[in-house]
Order: sequence, then structure tokens, then C-alpha cells
Amino acid sequence: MAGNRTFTMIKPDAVENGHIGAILAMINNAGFRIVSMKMTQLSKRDAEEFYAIHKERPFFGELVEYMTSGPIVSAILEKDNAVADFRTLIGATNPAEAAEGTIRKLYATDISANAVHGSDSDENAAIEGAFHFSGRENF
Ligand code: FUP
Repeated sequence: MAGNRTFTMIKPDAVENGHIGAILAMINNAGFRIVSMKMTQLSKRDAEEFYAIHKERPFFGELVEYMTSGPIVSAILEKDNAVADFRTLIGATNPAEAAEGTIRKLYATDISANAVHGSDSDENAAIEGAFHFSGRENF
């Protein structure tokens, strides 16, 4: 069985700090198949749309500024129980609270620049994947 899917971004701090390879290795070693992947840079409009659910939060401006500050790597991943297992692999939003051995504990800078995104539901995984990848790409 193909399993189900989640969506991830390796965020600007992790790209800037040279952690793309290490993070992808952790993703593969945890049993995820990379379905689609690319490196892009979000526009302000892209970031505001992607994080629209947070637009009333006090950190929204900082979040958009940070997510547009440099390139990201976006990917669609596949595995049984993909959404929950990927959130376990990345750890808590705040790296200071993330479990040992998680991607955020190892590679995140702080709660804003927290190295990786992971979808929080199957529904959002599909929405976020479709936001980043077009029908011409492999997904
Ligand atoms: P997560 O699902 O762990 O990525 O976290 P959220 O969806 O709650 O938050 C999305 C992003 O907003 C985080 F990755 C970083 C940013 N954020 C802050 O900058 N400050 C906060 O207090 C909470 C989130």
C-alpha cells in the first residue's frame, strides 16, 4: 500500500545553515518516501496565503518576513500514518521544548525560525501540497 501523505518545508534558517542534506537523510531514515521536491523562495503574497490561518496572531508579520527571507525546500512525503509520524519526527514548535533527536531539537534556531514545517492534518497536507506543486510536477 502506498501509505498516506504529508507536506513539509525545510525553512530558510535550516537551508541557510547547511542542514538540507541532514534533514532529508532523517526523513528518509524514518521511512518516508519523497514524492515531490523543489527549492523555491516564497513571495510575501505566497507566505501570507500559506499562513492565512495565523493572520490575527501577534507573530504573523515576523513569520511572513522570516519565511520570505531566503530559499526553502518544499516536499510531499509518503508513509503510513504520514502526518502524525512526521510531526513526531520534527518535534514541538518551540525547539527549546522539542524532544531529543527530533529535527527541530537538532537543527532549529528558535520558535520562529524552527527549521521545518509539517502539516497538521491529512486535509491540510493535501491543501498545502497543492499550493506548492502544480499538476505538471510529480505528485
Ligand atoms: P507547527 O504546526 O508546529 O508548525 O506550529 P504552528 O502551526 O502553531 O505555527 C506555525 C509557525 O508559526 C511556526 F512554525 C513558527 C511560527 N510561530 C511563531 O513564530 N511563534 C509562535 O508563538 C507560534 C508559531
